[in-house]
Amino acid sequence: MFEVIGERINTSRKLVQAAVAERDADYIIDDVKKQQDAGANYIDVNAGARIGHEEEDMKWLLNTIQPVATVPLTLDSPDPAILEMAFQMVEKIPMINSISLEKDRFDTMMPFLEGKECKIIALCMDDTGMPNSSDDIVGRGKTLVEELNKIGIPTDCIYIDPLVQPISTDSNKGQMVLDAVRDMKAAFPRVHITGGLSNISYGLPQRKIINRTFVTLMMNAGMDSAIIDPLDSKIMATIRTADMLLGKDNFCMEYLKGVRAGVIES
Ligand code: THG
Repeated sequence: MFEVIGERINTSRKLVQAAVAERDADYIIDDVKKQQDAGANYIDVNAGARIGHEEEDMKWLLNTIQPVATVPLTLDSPDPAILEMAFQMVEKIPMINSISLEKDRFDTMMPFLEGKECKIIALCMDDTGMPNSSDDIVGRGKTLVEELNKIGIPTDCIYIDPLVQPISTDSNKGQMVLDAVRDMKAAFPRVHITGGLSNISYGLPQRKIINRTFVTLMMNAGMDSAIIDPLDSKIMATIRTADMLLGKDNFCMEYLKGVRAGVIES
């Protein structure tokens, strides 16, 4: 079934940033518990927003979250040194967020990942920037899978992030990423597809309806994970319903469970 990576522990969010600055452990613990109760399969932890404080903030967050975490963590940083430090600290096998084809990042992350047991998010980004076509996304995705396979990371531990881009700047950006996901899953049936969704609606009003509709289309194309806010009950209900309609929910058990719990309603 679809895997939800809870995005809320991110210092780019004002209240989280304040809680981290004040070392307010209760706020963070409460938020993590809420995400887990809402069905998060991973908790993303991103301490990047307080410039110059990422290392100490990440350490504090991990020490604060781990005693209450019932699910594994997604360690989210562009800095390989932060990821390496965080990897040493976690008890459960984590998801690393992320590697990309940007040369500096790729060259430092590959030796670090070699022989490690973990899940890895791989961004379809290289030194020329964001992908410009679905073939671009698929080409980069294939390179990432092949290179990670070579250092012993199995395909089913790889989560390709195709990098969703705003539809407001180019009306083709939705179809571009949908085609890429379909082609990527055809080439590598065992690979996972994940990513942030909300970029699709950037610059448009009423963003949540766009994000919800888009996740349904992306799931049909083969997306099986996303970095979202699990406390957004409407997108969670949409995901569970789409999982059922795509044949991922035997006997509609999870759907019915959600209805009985009051988290899925018309
Ligand atoms: N791919 C991968 N990792 C990622 C992203 C991605 N990590 C970070 C980000 N994108 C996903 N995480 C978040 C976390 C919080 C918010 C959005 C994405 C968020 N944004 C509010 C907004 O935009 O309105 C913020 C405001 C606030 O509360 O201050 O909450 O794409 N691999």
